[in-house]
Amino acid sequence: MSYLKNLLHEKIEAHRPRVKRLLTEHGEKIINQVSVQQVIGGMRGIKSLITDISYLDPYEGIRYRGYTLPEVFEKLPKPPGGKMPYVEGLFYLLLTGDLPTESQVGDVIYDSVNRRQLPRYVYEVIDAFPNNSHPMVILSSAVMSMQRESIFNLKYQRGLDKLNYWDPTYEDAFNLVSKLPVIGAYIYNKLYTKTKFVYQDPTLDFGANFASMINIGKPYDDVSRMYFILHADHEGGNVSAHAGHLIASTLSDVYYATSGMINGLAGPLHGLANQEVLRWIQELRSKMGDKVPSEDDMKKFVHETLQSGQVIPGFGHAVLRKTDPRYSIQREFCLEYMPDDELFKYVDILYKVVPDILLEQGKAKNPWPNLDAQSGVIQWHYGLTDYDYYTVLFSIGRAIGVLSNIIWDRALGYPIERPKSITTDMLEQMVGIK
Ligand code: HAX
Repeated sequence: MSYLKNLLHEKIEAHRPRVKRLLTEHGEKIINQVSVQQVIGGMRGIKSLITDISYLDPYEGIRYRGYTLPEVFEKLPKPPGGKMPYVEGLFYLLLTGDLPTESQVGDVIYDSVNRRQLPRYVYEVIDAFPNNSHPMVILSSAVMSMQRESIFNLKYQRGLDKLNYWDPTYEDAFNLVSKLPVIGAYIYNKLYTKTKFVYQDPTLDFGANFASMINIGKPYDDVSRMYFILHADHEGGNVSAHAGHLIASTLSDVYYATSGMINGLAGPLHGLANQEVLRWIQELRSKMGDKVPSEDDMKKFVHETLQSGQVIPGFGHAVLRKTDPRYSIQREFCLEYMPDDELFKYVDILYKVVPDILLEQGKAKNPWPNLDAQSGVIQWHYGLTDYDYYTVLFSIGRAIGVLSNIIWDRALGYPIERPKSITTDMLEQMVGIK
């Protein structure tokens, strides 16, 4: 057993009694009340899910295993000469809650490299798609096609003790995390560079290997490490994390669950917002010609978008109530590496004008930018200008968090998810209007 898996096993054994105690000694205690608004309003704020991988504070932003993002970027080991940490180190942290040493990350990289190989038929599944298919559809289907590789499914069919569910789930999850960049790169090359083969480099880590497979030079290795780490997790209730958890709660394997989480991420209110931001900015750019818009031009454009009944992509959030730290980290990156980039200037003007307009409009509970407002311009700057691909990058990152969660769900024996629904009649009776 690898060091990581062994450590994870120890952590699981230590954690199980905590859940058992909560259930047996405190199972009936009330921790929450639910309002009509929450029932109708997409369950906002109802504390009804459990995850130890990350926690989202509305004002502070996300913490991975208790660490803020600046701490994660500072404390995780980095490759020689690299400014951003190894993605494999984040996987270790999310799974175990411990910060790995360089040599521990080295072991994870070694293990991961051996899991990267894609079965031949996955390439054929991807090849079969017309070139005008959306890359998210291809990604979801490619993942789904690999379901036959599931070790959990095989062992379950043969009879598997509940206490050991986590073990083949870990194998499946680690296999899939390792393969996703290869799938993503093959889709990218098929659709945009028309390069038939993707050569992986076993001497390179997750981020650098991805950069090399899509043939973008330095510092894109650091950009992809930053990108995958920033997108990895956002506690349990966002659509992609929740969809993955929900599907896996039926004991569907990680291939079904990950394909489902990818489908959730593909909506414009969630992961597709990064594509929408770029599409929207390009619309203005084509109106402006070569000129960078003034604040007044930008205000006019924002008002026009709102008046036509659309949302401003990249702004607002269901939980956050201040600027997303994932936005701020990317902004700092832009200020250091691409301060004169034309599209970055657009994003910067948006940062100045949008919050006041949304506040004036008085609807959005959070007028501040989220990570999607900033992420696309960085990709664009480094030559990845096919913006309908951006959510694929998000998916590769998000899979790391979702899959870590699913391993722990299995380890702690969390049951099939089944909240209760009621009818409008019942709700009217409950509040006394019927
Ligand atoms: N532009 C215009 N109106 C907005 C808005 C925005 N950026 N954000 C919220 N609103 C509106 C809502 O549409 C809603 O209007 P109605 O009452 O007419 O339905 C009202 O303000 C209240 O919404 P809210 O409670 O503040 O926000 P929600 O929790 O319902 O939704 C969203 C959160 C992120 C979906 C929302 O802010 C939005 O649509 N933002 C733009 C799309 C976007 O950037 N999505 C990515 C979010 C981050 C993420 O998940 N990335 O994957």
